[in-house]
Amino acid sequence: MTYEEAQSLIEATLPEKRYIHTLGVVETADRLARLYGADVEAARLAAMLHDYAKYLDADMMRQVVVEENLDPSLLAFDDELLHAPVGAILLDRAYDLDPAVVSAIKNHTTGEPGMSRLDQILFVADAIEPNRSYPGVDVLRDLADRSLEAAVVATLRQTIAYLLNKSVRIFPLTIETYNHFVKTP
Ligand code: DGI
Ligand code: FE
Ligand code: FE
Ligand code: FE
Repeated sequence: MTYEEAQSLIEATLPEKRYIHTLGVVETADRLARLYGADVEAARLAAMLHDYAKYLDADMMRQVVVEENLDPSLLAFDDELLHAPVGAILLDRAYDLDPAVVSAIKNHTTGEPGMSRLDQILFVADAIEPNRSYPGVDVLRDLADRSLEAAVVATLRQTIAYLLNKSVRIFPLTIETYNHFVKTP
């Protein structure tokens, strides 16, 4: 799938606000890929596609989890977690995609211990793209220019703190990713 094909698909699939977010993620992932020596074309394609499944019906996504033997514990957590792994598998099924791109889409919400540099770039770009505005986002943006791994940890810290404040359950993979990337003194 070319970037142009992905852009047409996403522009036709997502509401305008989410499409604008997506364009911000593309711009940021492109910049981070250049900065950290990752495949720029793969980063742009993964960013364009990352929220493809964001507005699919939750029951339909749960069905995909079962049919495709995705982690069944996903079914016991917030539906928000489904769009990353389900989007990755649906796109992989329908288009000829680089496995590195599929992996970045799959891991963009929770991260994954030992995730690739491309995965890390999409994970951080999603959190800091120019249309994001939450307390502390500028600190994260500065950090992302200095250390990709430090930005991964800081993004996870901000996500986990946000979830704690909302009193919602935290998916174990999110914690496992944090534990993997946090530097032990
Ligand atoms: O799709 P986006 O809004 O661009 O961003 P995202 O895919 O990174 O996150 C989507 C949502 O998922 C966000 O509201 C936070 C939530 N989330 C991330 N990790 C966890 C989580 N929700 C729960 N319940 N548990 C998690 O571990
Ligand atoms: Fe997302
Ligand atoms: Fe994210
Ligand atoms: Fe996103």
